[in-house]
Amino acid sequence: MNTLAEYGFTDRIRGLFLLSFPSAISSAESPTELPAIEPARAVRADRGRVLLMTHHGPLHVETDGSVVTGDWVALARNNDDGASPPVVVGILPRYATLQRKRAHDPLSEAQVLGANLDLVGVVVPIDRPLSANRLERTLVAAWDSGAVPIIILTKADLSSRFDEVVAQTIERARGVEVFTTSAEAGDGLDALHERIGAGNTLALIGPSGAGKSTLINALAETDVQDTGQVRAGDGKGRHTTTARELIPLGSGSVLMDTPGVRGFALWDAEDGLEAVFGDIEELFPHCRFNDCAHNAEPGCAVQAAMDGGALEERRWLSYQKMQRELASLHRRQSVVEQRRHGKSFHRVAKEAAKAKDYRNRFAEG
Ligand SMILES: Nc1nc2c(ncn2[C@@H]2O[C@H](COP(=O)(O)OP(=O)(O)OP(=O)(O)O)[C@@H](O)[C@H]2O)c(=O)[nH]1
Ligand SMILES: [Mg+2]
Ligand SMILES: [Zn+2]
Repeated sequence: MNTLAEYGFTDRIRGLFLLSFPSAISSAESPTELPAIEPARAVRADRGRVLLMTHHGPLHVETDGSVVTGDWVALARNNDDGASPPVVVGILPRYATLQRKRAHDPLSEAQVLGANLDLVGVVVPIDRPLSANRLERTLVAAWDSGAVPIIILTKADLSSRFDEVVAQTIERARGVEVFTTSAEAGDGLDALHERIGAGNTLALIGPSGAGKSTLINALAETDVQDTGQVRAGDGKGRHTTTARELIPLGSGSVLMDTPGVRGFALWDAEDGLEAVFGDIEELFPHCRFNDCAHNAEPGCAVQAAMDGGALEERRWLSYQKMQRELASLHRRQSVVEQRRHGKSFHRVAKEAAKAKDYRNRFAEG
């Protein structure tokens, strides 16, 4: 198996490459000459510096920062004289993108955490109380990426309330598959291997100290990723992993380790919201009034579902909070958009005025 195949270069990816960069494929497969353009995958991206895997082994390149971990890129080796460094000349359109809103960003821009993922594993440590809100929020983002989410409970060996937590999680998961693992005892790894299959990319996301890197080491049967002790008091991690990075499993499947994140501010996640809270959204047409605000209106299907015990109030509040968050994101986006538009309009108007002035002077002269 060649190195790029270990990083998920399947027939499907090859096909996608053929569509976007035909010459990358034909030249990469010439046995004699080093290709002019070849496919590569971003294993790790630190702002402008990217570690790529190619058919010819790993390679560091400088980029403009647009390449993210998991990207498939077209690489040009301009080695006429051997002096010019290789450059990324194109990025394959991403078929799945895990993203969140950058924290404290007035421009409201998205931070892309990873690209071309097939599965997103939401990692939940079993030894800490389950936060239903956090799980739902992370599932919304995971669904919205375009990949298939799964939930991975870790540290099964540490919990005496194992069955209870698993049952609670399955209830919250709303159809998302739940896997229980103990990297320590080696439990649940085979089932996870089987679910990952061959040629797929699974990103693990979850809080610091959840056991993401430990699980990756156990699955890959190496100690590639550093792991760190959690704090004695509250079991929180120490942010051991600091970069998003791909780790091959040997089967052509790839794991993406990520630094633990505290919160997941949503980015354009309407589809994800629908996937996780579809049952709530299905209630709306049943309200008596079309413009029901679902507060205290008579004939409100949402209130009725809560009164009847079919809908948990916590879930309704959690849904509303995320809706408000997205609405405020869209308001800010449209302000930024208007400003941009306004600026360019201003510029056009100024240029038009200048041109008119010139014409007038010409006419006078
Ligand atoms: N008992 C037990 N401990 C585990 C298990 N998995 C992880 N741990 C411990 O949990 C701690 C944190 O694990 P990490 O793998 O570093 O956690 P992480 O999610 O990668 O954390 P960050 O990199 O900070 O985001 C380490 O001390 C691990 O040894 C497990 O299955 N059982
Ligand atoms: Mg880690
Ligand atoms: Zn209503």
